[in-house]
Amino acid sequence: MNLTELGWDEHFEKSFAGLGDAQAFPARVASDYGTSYLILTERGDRPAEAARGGSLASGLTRPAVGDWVAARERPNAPTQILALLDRRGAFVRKAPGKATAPQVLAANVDWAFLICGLDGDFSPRRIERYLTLTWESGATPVVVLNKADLCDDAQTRMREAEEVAMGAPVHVISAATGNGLGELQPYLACGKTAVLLGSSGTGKSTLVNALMGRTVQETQAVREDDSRGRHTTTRRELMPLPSRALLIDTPGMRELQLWASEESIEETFDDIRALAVGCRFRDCTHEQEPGCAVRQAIDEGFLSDARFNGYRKLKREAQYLARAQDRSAQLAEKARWRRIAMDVRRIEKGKR
Ligand SMILES: Nc1nc2c(ncn2[C@@H]2O[C@H](COP(=O)(O)OP(=O)(O)OP(=O)(O)O)[C@@H](O)[C@H]2O)c(=O)[nH]1
Ligand SMILES: [Mg+2]
Ligand SMILES: [Zn+2]
Repeated sequence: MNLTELGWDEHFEKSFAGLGDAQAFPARVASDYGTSYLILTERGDRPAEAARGGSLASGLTRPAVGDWVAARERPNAPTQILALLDRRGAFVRKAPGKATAPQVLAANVDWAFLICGLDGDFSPRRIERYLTLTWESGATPVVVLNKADLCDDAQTRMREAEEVAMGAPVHVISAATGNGLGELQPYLACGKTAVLLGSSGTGKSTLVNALMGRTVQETQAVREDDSRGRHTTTRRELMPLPSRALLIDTPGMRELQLWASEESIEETFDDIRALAVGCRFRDCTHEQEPGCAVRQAIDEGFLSDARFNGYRKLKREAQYLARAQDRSAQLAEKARWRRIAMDVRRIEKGKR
């Protein structure tokens, strides 16, 4: 595969040239095994390891699936990842668990296919959450309603999805029967990267297999009582498609906690943003203020309570995250001053 087929462009070229390392060559991260990676290069696929220590070890700067990196071959040792090339964008969530740490799900993505099942899975609130994640990532969202063959009323669901999609395209497909797959082809052009996101069991891997034209990903039936999936896919993986686009399959997420700014939420809720222009106070929170145009729209039935509550929930999450980040920044600052104070004391002691 040549670099263009892998998604290379001037942006990465510039970042790579900036390193000025004549021994290095560009590579794209296809899988992340924790301590090692699979990378795709012009010379073929390679297992690789990140250079120890330095900035590639953790957090936002650890290479993730979809990342472009600079690598070099070593005699009698795995290929080494030397540096992360500047990202065009990334899907970041709050890592599961208590700590407020970011986790990169995928980088340098053009299209985000937000896959919802037209069985028991369908939820406009979840679509809003994934849309917010996508606006933050720099990718363009495409809502995909799968399992059309199981739904008598796909048209109604499509309208419901369009209401929250705010202009993002909505496609109704069946990965199992192949219906509607043609609608996705325009996105899957040579060198474009698409990621599949959605709950477990929505048919992401089934769609991968359908687009590949052969079985490359394992799939598994959902639970009959509640349509929930069984978390069949366990790692994120980038795969070249026959159309020469790159497709990233991901495991269905149990909890998608955002690592998003309030701006991305405003972008998702463009209708609320437009309404808020009419509020009496510029910093109106749409809770109790007089002259609130958002409240008025709810009272008059133009904006649903459910959608407004979804908006509030995401806003609260973003505000919590901002506070937590401020707090950890404060703690780091305190620790820095404590170290400085200790150094000063040591120096003073030495003088005596
Ligand atoms: N009827 C029907 N079943 C489908 C369709 N797409 C997927 N399925 C079924 O849904 C089940 C789950 O599909 P998977 O592809 O494993 O789902 P997934 O999203 O990859 O799930 P995780 O890997 O757990 O995140 C499988 O039994 C599929 O056969 C569809 O269009 N119609
Ligand atoms: Mg899967
Ligand atoms: Zn208001």
